[in-house]
Amino acid sequence: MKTSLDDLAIFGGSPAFPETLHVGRPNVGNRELLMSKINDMLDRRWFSNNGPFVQEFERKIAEHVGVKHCIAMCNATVALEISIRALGMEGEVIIPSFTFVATAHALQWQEITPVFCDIDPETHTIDPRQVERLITPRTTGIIGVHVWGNSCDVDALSEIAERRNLKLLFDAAHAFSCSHNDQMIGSFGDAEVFSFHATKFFNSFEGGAVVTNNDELAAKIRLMKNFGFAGYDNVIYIGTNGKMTEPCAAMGLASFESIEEFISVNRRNYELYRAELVDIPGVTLMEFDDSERRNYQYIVCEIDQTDARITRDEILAILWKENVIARKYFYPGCHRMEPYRSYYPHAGLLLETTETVASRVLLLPNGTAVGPGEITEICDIIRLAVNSGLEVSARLASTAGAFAVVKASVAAVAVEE
Ligand code: T4K
Repeated sequence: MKTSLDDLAIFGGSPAFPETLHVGRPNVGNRELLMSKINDMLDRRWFSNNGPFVQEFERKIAEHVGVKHCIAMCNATVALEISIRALGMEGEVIIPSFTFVATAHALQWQEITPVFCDIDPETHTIDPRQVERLITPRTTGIIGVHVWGNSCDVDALSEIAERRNLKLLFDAAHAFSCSHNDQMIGSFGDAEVFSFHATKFFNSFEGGAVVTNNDELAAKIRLMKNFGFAGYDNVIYIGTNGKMTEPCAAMGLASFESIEEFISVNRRNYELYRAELVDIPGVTLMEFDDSERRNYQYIVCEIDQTDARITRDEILAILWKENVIARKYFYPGCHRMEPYRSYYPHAGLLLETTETVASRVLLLPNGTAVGPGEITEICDIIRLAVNSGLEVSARLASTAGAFAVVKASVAAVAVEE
């Protein structure tokens, strides 16, 4: 255990962890089950194009979520692009800026303008009160993002969408296996999109899915993700290639068997972080509503610089030197990333909460790759740094060269987000 500032790796001590710990280290479920499925697939020589594993995966996801249709895809970004197109969105679509840039890109890729809306400071999801103000004659839809698995204010957004005749899509990339008012996320709006990327608690290596109760929309999306083919030699619609492969579906099926185990490990870790972080001034862990089903994947801290007397970026730099690759999602907000930064240089003026939250959020590692011993040690490092916040800042300022190198590598990763 580190007891003095000189023990911190950033001031010359040895890193706390020999191997790096990551936010988004993939969970691996039943390895034997996965390998046997891969062998089955090789024997069968059916690797893609609506194979048996993809079909089984779609059935299982639809049943888990309680929706009529699940269309598995190669990733959530393509699933968003296809859903946006199938819903007929065009012109302007209102989205939060506080999201992974894929939400914005899925629109801009199709020359639809993402109009950035501010978020609720508690849940970090789109603020419905501000949505209404952004609607113009060109607006055709709203995309809500269930950030961290926190459901958007689904009722308010649905009411606005219905009254203003707008399409409503949810980016549920973070929210697989979470509920809202006891109803599983996946069944709201016109459609919802999950991500099963390696970094999500439930992964299919890469993967995504659109879920919906709308028969007509589901049929259209199915066509679109397969070039518009309605049978051999019969293309009836414009389409692309959004298909999930059989190895990905095999991984998804193997992960499916471990969902409850993954969630219970995440929850155990989350509760330990909560107990450890509670007494550290200026560090607030996002509380999850335990009355809803949650996947507990994201350990979301907000650092209040005034109370902690150390900045979020200084804590981040200290952790990186200890081999804890903490992250500042979704810094700096889509509106400050290209091409949006150039298109809308003044967008930040309407995004006060987004800017504050993006400057404070720090994510810590979770999942089956981290255990209680590591979590206690991570929190001890944060406590040590915060308890001597002013001295840490002063020493970092005097070793500005070393700190700049760490900051630059942290910033390089942040730029990719
Ligand atoms: N909407 C939202 C709200 C999203 O968060 C995302 C994706 C999407 C839409 C689009 O979904 P997909 O099209 O991806 O299905 C990651 C993921 O690539 C991305 O899926 C995710 N959100 C986003 C939030 O995070 P990066 O650029 O942060 O990934 P990267 O390479 O820095 O990896 C994160 C950490 O995980 C690193 O410390 C390394 C570690 N890692 C990563 C991989 C892939 C591993 O240890 N093993 C691995 O295999 O984007």
